[in-house]
Amino acid sequence: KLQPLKKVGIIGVPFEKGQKKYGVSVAPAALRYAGLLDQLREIDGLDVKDYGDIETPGIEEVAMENMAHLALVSACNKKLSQKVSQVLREDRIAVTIGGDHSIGVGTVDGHYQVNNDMILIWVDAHADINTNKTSDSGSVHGMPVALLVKEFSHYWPYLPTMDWQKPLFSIKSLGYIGLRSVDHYERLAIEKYNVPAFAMEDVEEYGIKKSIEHVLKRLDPEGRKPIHVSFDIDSLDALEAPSTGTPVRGGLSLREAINLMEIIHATGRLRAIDLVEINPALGNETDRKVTIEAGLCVLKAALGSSRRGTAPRGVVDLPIQ
Ligand code: HAR
Ligand code: MN
Ligand code: MN
Repeated sequence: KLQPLKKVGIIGVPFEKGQKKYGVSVAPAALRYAGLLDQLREIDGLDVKDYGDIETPGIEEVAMENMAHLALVSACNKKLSQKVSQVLREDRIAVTIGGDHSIGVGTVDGHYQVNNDMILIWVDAHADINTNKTSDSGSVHGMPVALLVKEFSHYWPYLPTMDWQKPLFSIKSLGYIGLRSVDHYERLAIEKYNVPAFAMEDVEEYGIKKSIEHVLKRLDPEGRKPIHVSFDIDSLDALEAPSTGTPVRGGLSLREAINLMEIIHATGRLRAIDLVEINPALGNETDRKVTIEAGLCVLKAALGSSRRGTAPRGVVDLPIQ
């Protein structure tokens, strides 16, 4: 049985070539500037180590049909995968700060190398399970799940520069929470492979607690497997997290997202979490502030911060006069 880890490793990924807008790459710096490390260190007993940022060298692009910047996406994710594996092997929870959601390829690949029984909870307004044949945008941040799952290998052409990444993760270990902008072929994929997908109307029906409990039970009935959460900030309602590239109205409240993360934390099995798609360059000063704050709240809840508060350690009474 897995025990909760009280050690985390932070990885920044200032990468934005998986989509078209300027600014997602600024998020790791913005979150650090807003006090990410200090706030996590305030969580009772948490040991926080910063592994710095993954830099992607400027390299020559390869042409791939309806798939922009494949070589850059690949180079970034290759380095990221190795870093996530390293953090996990050092017995820390891997906390990856994106960047756009194309970096989910590297985080999940790196996690799978260490824990091949991991399950993946994709918290997102979007399903990110397009191939280059089904995508309307040609942006890789809409494709990471399709690149990762082994059941999709035959839907892809040969992808130059991607030889390092073997899709081994099974779609049977994937679940979704928060969906409300799903393309037609993405929906077909979810139904064909019977992926537990709690879209917003399901969250409406069951509530966030039963929704995540259903997903966890389906993916891991015995409750023993390591959990990877890939959290796209656009899973939150656009009013709660406006500074993001593809906002969708009618999403999770921050309260629901915090509760979701508290429930996952309580399993003691969280081993990796990604926070992606915060774009500090979009919107006004207030938009930026509330979006970054929301991201920090989500991470803190995932890593054990309690809204009830925590009494001081090793102390049984108030100070005497
Ligand atoms: N489904 C659309 C596409 O493939 C939009 C998805 C991208 N937006 C995201 N990903 N933020 O979650 O292009
Ligand atoms: Mn996404
Ligand atoms: Mn999204």
